[in-house]
Amino acid sequence: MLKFPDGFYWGCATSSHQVEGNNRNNQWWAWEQEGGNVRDGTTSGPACDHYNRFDDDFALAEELGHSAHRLSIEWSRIEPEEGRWDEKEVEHYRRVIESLHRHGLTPFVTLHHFTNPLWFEQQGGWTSPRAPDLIARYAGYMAKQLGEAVPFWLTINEPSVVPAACYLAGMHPPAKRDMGLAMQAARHILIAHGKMYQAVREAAPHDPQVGPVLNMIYVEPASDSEEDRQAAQLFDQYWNSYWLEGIRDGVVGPPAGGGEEAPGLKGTWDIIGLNNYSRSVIAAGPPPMGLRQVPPGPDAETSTMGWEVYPEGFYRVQARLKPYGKPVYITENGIGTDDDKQRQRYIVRHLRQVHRAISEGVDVRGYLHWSFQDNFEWAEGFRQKFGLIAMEEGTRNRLPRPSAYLFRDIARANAVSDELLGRWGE
Ligand code: GBH
Repeated sequence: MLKFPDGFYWGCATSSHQVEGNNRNNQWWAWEQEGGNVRDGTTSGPACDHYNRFDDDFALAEELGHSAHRLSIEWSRIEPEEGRWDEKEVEHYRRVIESLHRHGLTPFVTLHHFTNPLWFEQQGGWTSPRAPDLIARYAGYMAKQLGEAVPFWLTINEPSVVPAACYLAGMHPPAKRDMGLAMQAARHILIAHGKMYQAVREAAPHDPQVGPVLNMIYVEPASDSEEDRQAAQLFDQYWNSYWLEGIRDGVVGPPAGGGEEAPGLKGTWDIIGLNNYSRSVIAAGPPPMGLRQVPPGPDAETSTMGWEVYPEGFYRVQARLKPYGKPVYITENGIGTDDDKQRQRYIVRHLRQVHRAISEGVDVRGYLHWSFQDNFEWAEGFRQKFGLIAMEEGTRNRLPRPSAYLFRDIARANAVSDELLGRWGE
């Protein structure tokens, strides 16, 4: 049996735009309305109506044995126009956080999860040199408003994904393919993280734990050739080292900088939030990056997103965090699948790797599964099913899947039993 440390947090992760519904004042909503941008033709629309149903959702999470919950605050609700704060919306999130506490769920609150207020996007979004100060002001305001009720603040979700998806792969708005803009965004996002950390620490008198949410990818070269190894190294530098070393040392390193110091950035993490789903196998390839991602082979297990299921990689990224000496919280891990048995197996096999990392000295303190319920999976739309809980069409009733009960049993026992290991653990 795999026993987890006392006080280990169990729960799920979500984000505002994916579950709340009617976030009409951000760049994603606008992009969805253009048509043709979301693969399955859906839009976020009313989403899961979590904006209205949050209390029922948290009651269900409590019933399902959770002790923590990660959500994000929608910046475009709080600051609908530059410099104007909407106190009604602040009040909404105050009630959300109160509800979490009432249901015994420790809040992990993300300040930015992919969505930008329209006014911010119209100024160039992350490519604008004003971006770090603008978002830091919002971060400080929010921390002040919610105060002691929030013990864990997370600054920016997956800083690596934002420049790549928005300015390189053209998969998130504004869907550009421009290396210069991508690197400008990467630079501003790293600096913004540091400023947000400082603003939250200053505004919150109760000493909250603050950190980034890093989407770390376990990177492997496609072969032993010098070209492939160099390409993998470059990919790893962008996805992992740039952020880890940047925050540890307070510098903007390659590929977005030359190692120059960013004042106030050094050491801006009390905790590290870690998101991980899969691995990437990288080979040398065409410009502009000189690399390409090798798709999983015919025998590999994959998800409906096409991502390879690779639990060993999840272990490796946790192990890589050990020298940084910070408490680690798994802030996302999960699978898009139409087969809930595949999800159950995924959970057990990935928890085995969390347990393994802990037993080797990585200070992992919680596991937040992505996601609580099926939701708006960005450019993929609602077609992708990441939830422990399905949503009934029409009524939006919550329908827990068997994986929700499997996760409940694990959370309640604070352990993965031998029986579950035997049934799902390969
Ligand atoms: C997370 O991102 C998100 O935080 C969450 O909102 C989402 O629902 C969940 O995972 C499931 O997808 O960046 O264009 O080069 C997932 C992270 C997305 C990171 C794809 C790597 C590679 C394509 N991954 N991305 S790109």
